[in-house]
Amino acid sequence: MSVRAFIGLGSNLENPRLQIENALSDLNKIEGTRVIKNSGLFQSPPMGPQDQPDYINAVALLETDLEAESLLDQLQSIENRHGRVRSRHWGERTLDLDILLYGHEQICTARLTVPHQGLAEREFVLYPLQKIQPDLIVPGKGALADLVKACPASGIAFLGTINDSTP
Ligand code: A4P
Ligand code: MG
Repeated sequence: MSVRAFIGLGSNLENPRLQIENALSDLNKIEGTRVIKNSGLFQSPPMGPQDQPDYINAVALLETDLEAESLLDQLQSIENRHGRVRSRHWGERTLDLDILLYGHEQICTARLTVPHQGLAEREFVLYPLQKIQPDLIVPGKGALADLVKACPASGIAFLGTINDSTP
């Protein structure tokens, strides 16, 4: 049975806009998976070390036949193909792909925490999610609309829709 999953995309190195656009089409090529919607592109100042470029973020809604951990394997392999190097905590990166939500599940294993840790406090996650599904309920955290209200936008900017053939 397929599951709807929300994926957070982030990049602040090596043409971030293109990294995100290419990653969306990579997501659509994962076995048993298709991208149903995306949020368009957002720009925000870095959370964490300030001596790094602004980020480009987006959220994608997928429909997938994969189990959550198999989906994570696929996301990590896409990150690696985008030249992801893990340096410092919350540091710069060519591509970060996080499972924000996986159906209505709450998962807590050695490899996975879903809903993604920090989701409820991060403007670069909440605002893109709102573009896709404003009436979303986040398991264990409540209505997205309330989370957005409690997280006033400070520095996030909507850059526009993604102008290609990706859904
Ligand atoms: N992991 C656990 N749960 C998940 C999940 N739901 N989705 C584990 C994906 N991975 C999950 O991830 C480390 C480990 O988390 C994985 O091996 C997986 O088993 P990682 O991608 O190697 O490291 P990371 O992304 O640096 O982890 P971290 O510290 O959680 O970073 P964040 O929280 O993703 O933050 N500022 C702006 N404006 N925009 C951003 O997108 N991103 C970050 C990174 C910092 N500042 C930012 C942004
Ligand atoms: Mg990550």
